[in-house]
Amino acid sequence: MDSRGEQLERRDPSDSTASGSPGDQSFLDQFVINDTDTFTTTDFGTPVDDTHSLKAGSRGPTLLEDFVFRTKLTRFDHERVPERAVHARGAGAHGYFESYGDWSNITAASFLTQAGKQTPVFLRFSTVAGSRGSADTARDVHGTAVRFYTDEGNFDIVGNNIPVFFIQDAIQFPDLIHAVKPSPDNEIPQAATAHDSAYDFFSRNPSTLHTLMWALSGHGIPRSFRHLDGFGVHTFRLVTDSGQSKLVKFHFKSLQGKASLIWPEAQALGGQDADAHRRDLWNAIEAGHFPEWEMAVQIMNEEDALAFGFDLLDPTKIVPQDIVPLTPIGKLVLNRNPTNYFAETEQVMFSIGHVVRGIDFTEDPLMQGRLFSYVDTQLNRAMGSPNFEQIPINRPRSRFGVHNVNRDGAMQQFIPSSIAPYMNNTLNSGSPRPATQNEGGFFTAPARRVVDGNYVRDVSPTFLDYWTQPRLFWNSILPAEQQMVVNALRFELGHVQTMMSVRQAMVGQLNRISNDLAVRVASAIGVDSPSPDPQYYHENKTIGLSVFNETLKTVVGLNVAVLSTTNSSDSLNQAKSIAQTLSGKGLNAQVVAEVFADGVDTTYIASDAALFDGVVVADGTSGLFDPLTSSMVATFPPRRPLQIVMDAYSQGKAIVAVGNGNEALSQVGGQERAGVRIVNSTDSTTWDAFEDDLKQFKFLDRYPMDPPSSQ
Ligand code: HDE
Repeated sequence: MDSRGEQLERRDPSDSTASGSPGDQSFLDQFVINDTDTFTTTDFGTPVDDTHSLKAGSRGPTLLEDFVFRTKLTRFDHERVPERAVHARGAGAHGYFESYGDWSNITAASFLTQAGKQTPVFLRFSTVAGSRGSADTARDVHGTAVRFYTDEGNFDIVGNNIPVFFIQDAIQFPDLIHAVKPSPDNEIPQAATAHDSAYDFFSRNPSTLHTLMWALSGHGIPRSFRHLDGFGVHTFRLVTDSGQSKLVKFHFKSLQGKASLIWPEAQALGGQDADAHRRDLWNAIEAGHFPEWEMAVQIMNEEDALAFGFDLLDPTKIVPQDIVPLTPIGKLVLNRNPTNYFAETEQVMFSIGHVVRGIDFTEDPLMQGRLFSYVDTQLNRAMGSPNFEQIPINRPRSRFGVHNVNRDGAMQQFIPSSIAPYMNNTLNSGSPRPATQNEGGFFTAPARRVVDGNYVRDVSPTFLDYWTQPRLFWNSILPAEQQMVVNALRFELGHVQTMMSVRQAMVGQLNRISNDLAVRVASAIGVDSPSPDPQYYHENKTIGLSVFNETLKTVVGLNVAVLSTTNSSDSLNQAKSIAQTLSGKGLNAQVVAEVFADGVDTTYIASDAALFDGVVVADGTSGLFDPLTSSMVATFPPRRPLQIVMDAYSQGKAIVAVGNGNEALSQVGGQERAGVRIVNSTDSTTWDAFEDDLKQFKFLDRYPMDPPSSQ
């Protein structure tokens, strides 16, 4: 039997012997519906014809009696649930986490107590501000929400790809989101902070500056979900069985390496393929190129909460890795795409409150507030039903099952058999009973204590330094990355209309980070350049903050265009063989030509440099780049092939020009230089070198810099 009826028979979540037992990667399979070779039925199981409505005569009106029509339309009318208030746009995938070792010296968490132990995970990536249909390439903080279906319950790390956050107190979250979301009058702009209210908020609330610096650099426009790191952001606690606790920061380091787009490329890609990131993730997994992240922790002592010159409870601060290095604890692999976007990616409901034994919270006021907000928002998204944890993607796979006195509510999926849903009872032998720590129960770290104090509605004095770490970030990135931040601010503030109270005020804040930054931005947005404010300045740097100074660890899954022409069979044959060689390296190599023909993967009209990480120009293509001879019909607009080479060049991509493919380069004013190879013939060394160039990913010597006088 393959139907919803069968699923009802497997309803007890505590039944770990049923197929889909805890830890089983295929747990969700028991809920999958296969429609192959079936009749259409109503939701209540009656076979029907739902392709024609019931009418009074074939030219007559539809009848109210038609329950088939009414229920089909009713179901359609109710298909949508509210999108997430933030992080609405996203994509997810299944996988597993494997612990590198027995970490019981730092945590009692069961998924970390054995080398090689695997735990199923679901990871959802997202942008924050845009609505569900917005483009993947919007400049934004990116969500990295990871669920571990551990054998002692679900543990979620609902984190971001930027290790700090805009605000320090959850009570400000509605203000932040109202400021960055589209304007209330005309709902403009979509998925962008380039507007007055965002910078009004940022300039009035300098706690935002650190996260803003990250978001305006490459971290805000990653190459793909596979090429970003994840962070837990808050300081968490790990606690051992014997009650010893440590403060930790969680990190997920991309084992593909980090890579980011540059802004014109992100803008073009948003138009060419609004789904670029979800497509990349989906395709990589379908191709068997399973993306991986190394999970690591920075471990700090309880008594060192204030030892680093800032407060570990302040979520606007990083712990520099040269002060507390990363300890790798395991590997996370994504190896399975969802079967159904809505049922899995849309209905997964993460919560910072999903914790397991061995993990504990801290007093970070942002974290404390999130503990309320996530459950509350899920109630809204589940249309008021408190039973959202029973949805397959949310259902825990704990060895303890789910047993408590929570009852009823809309859409209850289970049939509780106890007639004593209260504690203490004798009618159900005292069950379910409170779990003690010795029996595997969750416990709060014994070292946690309340710091004596009066009730206050204020901010801790230890949270008040907003400029030291943004400057640390500025000092630690490459000059080209600084230029990207400058350009981003010129773009964003250029869209801000309010001169004094927003543009000038923002420059005032930037000046506390760096006078160089402030002056370069001010000069482009028509406001006064401030004088240096040296009391804020320091020359410290740290590691791990730059995107572009790292090379990729693998080129697998990157996209390469091999530009060719159907006018020359030699050129096309060469392009095909190059694409084959590159595919052997795990690259997604596409032969581009004017029209589809044998071996042509895509056409010029459907192509753009932004869709590719590297470009090869095949021999025999010279006529293609001549606007007079190239066919308007096949390459609209007629200069598109040349435009692809020009954009690839200016976007710092790896390029190989073979034979007279070189003509394209000279027409765009390009030349042989780092990442641009001109060759007469190719062999394996050509493609090994191209692979190295792709690992370099961006050649920033091609990124236009401000003239030295203004730096
Ligand atoms: Fe969230 N956040 N958040 N957030 N957040 C939501 O929960 C909230 C914050 C993050 O892929 C919402 O299910 C408050 C920090 C991610 O499904 C909501 C505050 C960090 C996701 C919510 C924060 C995050 C969310 C909207 C300030 C990084 C997407 C829908 C205290 C550490 C999860 C939902 C997914 C989603 C509230 C701040 C990450 C409204 C009140 C800091 C990755 O509950």
